[in-house]
Amino acid sequence: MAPPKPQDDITPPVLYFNRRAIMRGAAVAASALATGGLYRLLNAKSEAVVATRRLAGVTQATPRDAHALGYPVDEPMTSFADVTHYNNFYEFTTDKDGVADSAAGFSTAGWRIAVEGLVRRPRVFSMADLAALGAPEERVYRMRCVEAWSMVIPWAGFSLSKLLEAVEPTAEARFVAFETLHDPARMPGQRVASLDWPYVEGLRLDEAMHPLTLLATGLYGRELPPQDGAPVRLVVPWKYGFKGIKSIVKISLTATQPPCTWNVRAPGEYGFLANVNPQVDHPRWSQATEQRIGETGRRPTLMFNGYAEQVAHLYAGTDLRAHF
Ligand SMILES: Nc1nc2c(c(=O)[nH]1)N[C@H]1C(S)=C(S)[C@@H](COP(=O)(O)O)O[C@H]1N2
Ligand SMILES: [Mo]
Repeated sequence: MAPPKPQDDITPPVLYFNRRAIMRGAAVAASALATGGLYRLLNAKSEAVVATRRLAGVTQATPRDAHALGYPVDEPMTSFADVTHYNNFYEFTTDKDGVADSAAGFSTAGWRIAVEGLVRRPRVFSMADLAALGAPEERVYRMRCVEAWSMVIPWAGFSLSKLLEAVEPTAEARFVAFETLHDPARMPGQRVASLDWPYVEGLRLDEAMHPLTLLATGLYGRELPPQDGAPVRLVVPWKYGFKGIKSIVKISLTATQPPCTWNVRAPGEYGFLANVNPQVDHPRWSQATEQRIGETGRRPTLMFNGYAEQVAHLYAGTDLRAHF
């Protein structure tokens, strides 16, 4: 991944590396005022890009929900415009500002997720089957990219544990492997070797079963837009964003640690655990602070991205410098 852009004393970084998204954000805010509709976007093109349907079963995604949940985030949510126009999704393009346009029109009709491996009940799930596991919950989480930018995003989805319980992992299962769709006809970024395709990721089984670990099918009360990983992606809020694999088609329970795209690509830069840790710098940049998209100035990065109370016990006795 590219290191964060160099800092500049005069121009706050967000103004240069996210200028287009900010301009859209301002226009969306103006439009929302004019129409009274938060999700009514300013022009036909943006409308086409982000006009996903409301997610069935989700009634609202507003800050009031944050406190009704188990994991409140006392920080403003990142705007819908920024969440949907500043993206990492190399299957479409490595240009963060261009993913939304490149992914517009990506069809998820007939999507299937195969859940297999060391399970008693292997099964292929349709999106309707997934929805039948339970109504989506709203979860407002911090999201910290390894590149040192961050957001606060109101996801909708359910704990991955619900899906895993449905397939009944065997006693031998110790890890969970995930795989993104591989279809260069539909994902133009896969026609170039920017990464080894398909994108793969993995968690230890105890991490995968943690209630914070979310299979997200929506954000801001809408179905996931293509650029954010439609129709279903992983969200592991105490880990760097690259663990949050998008557009998942396969989940396998395994006995051994599965390969993970960025870890395989550069093991000295991206670990398997990839826990957010302000004390362990990336070899090419500091992880002590972060640029919250939509804000000027930098915030300190929090241990486990602010989720230490919930997850630190998973790593008791682990040397987090050796296992970064
Ligand atoms: N399949 C796939 N999943 C992916 C990526 C990707 O390129 N391909 N990028 C990752 C990275 S680096 C980040 S920071 C998050 C970004 O999610 P967002 O664009 O919804 O904010 O997605 C992650 N999941
Ligand atoms: Mo990232």
